Amino acid sequence: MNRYLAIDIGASSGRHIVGWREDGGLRTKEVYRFPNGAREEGGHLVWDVEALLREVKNGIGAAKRTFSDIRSLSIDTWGVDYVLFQGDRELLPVYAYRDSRTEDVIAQVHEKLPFSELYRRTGCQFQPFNTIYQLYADKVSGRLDKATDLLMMPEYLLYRLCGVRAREYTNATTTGMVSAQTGEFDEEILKALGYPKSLFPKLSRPGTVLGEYEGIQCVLCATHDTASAVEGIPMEGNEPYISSGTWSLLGVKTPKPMTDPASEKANYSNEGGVGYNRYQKNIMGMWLVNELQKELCPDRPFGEIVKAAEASACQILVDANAPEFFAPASMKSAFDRAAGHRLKTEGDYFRCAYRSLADSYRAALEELERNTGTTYGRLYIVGGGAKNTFLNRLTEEATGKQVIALPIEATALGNLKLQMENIYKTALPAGRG
Ligand code: LRH
Repeated sequence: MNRYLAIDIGASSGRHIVGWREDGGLRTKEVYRFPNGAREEGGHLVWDVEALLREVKNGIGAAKRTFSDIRSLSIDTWGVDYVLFQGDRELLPVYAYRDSRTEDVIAQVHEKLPFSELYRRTGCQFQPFNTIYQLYADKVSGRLDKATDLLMMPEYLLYRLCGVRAREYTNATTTGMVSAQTGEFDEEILKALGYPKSLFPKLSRPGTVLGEYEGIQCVLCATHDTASAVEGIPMEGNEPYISSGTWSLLGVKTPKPMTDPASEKANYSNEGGVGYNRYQKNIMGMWLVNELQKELCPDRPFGEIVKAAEASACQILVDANAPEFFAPASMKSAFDRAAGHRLKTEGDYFRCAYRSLADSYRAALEELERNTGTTYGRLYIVGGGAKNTFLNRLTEEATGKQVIALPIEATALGNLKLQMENIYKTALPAGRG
């Protein structure tokens, strides 16, 4: 039997899921799970990539102990973050996207390339953490001068397994530097910002075979976790989706990027998919709820939190996407301020967070329908957040759409799909990496 291993790492947890075909369907088994999170070091938020690599290897070990016939593996992670090499193997500290180091440089980037010009060229949303801004902070601090190579997070982990350095298209589109026309890094952007061209070679497409780790083939999936999630949704027709995890990514597949002024105004992103464009928007997601829980009731199980939210009568809505919620020192205080200090019970905080999320889904869907000129009947929800029946109900009420919440690991399914469909088709040209 051929089995395949999907390694899916989000900003708060990672999992190893083995998949195989049986009786005409796809069967899966989770074999390993581990927590993830950025930590503070020298006044910055950083990722411990060596610890991540250890967990990746631990999980592969667990998969091999459970199944002896794993044919290939692939890794997807959250977007935008990257490693810089100094010399052959050594890494400079790896910053996490919620670190505040880009705050001072965004205006400098936009002086060289106004945002509307960037949007017209790439179709990538504005987020303060986009790779394009993080790199400018590296340039200003002198880190970029020291850098001999750059890999996005999943590319680095795959490289450490099989020794091949590849750059994958879907994740590259989260950098804010990939041309919406050519699907390759935009050389005019690199030139205008003074980023060395050598760090941004030609991109590889999902499905490319890279090399081997302990007898298992290493394959490039759609390495941006959201791209894998969208690929993993068993959808009838083409309907909007929410990939609901640390972030809620709400969007729809379109044939091509849409870089018109209305899309720019709504801050819709155009990110790479497997043969289509993902026209989608970042919404603050379960980050709000998880951070509130850490502060208010770390030991309370989620089921109880949801019950408390349901029981509260609080009707206060806040703007779930307000920048104040992105990386606050205290999420509770951020809610207090946004709600004018009117939240009283724990249930009030969580109800306010869930209702505000549902309301931002409504607003984003309205923009999506207006900008695509299409009215949709359904909304697919996948990812951890899809299991929350209370939030699903609120979403159905707020949007007026039929919510199809699938309690599946869509990201892992999309990761597996690329391995299963493309493994025999493509190989990286010799000499790359
Ligand atoms: C979701 C995600 C999202 C990005 C963010 C950094 O995990 O990849 O698509 O915007 O993380």
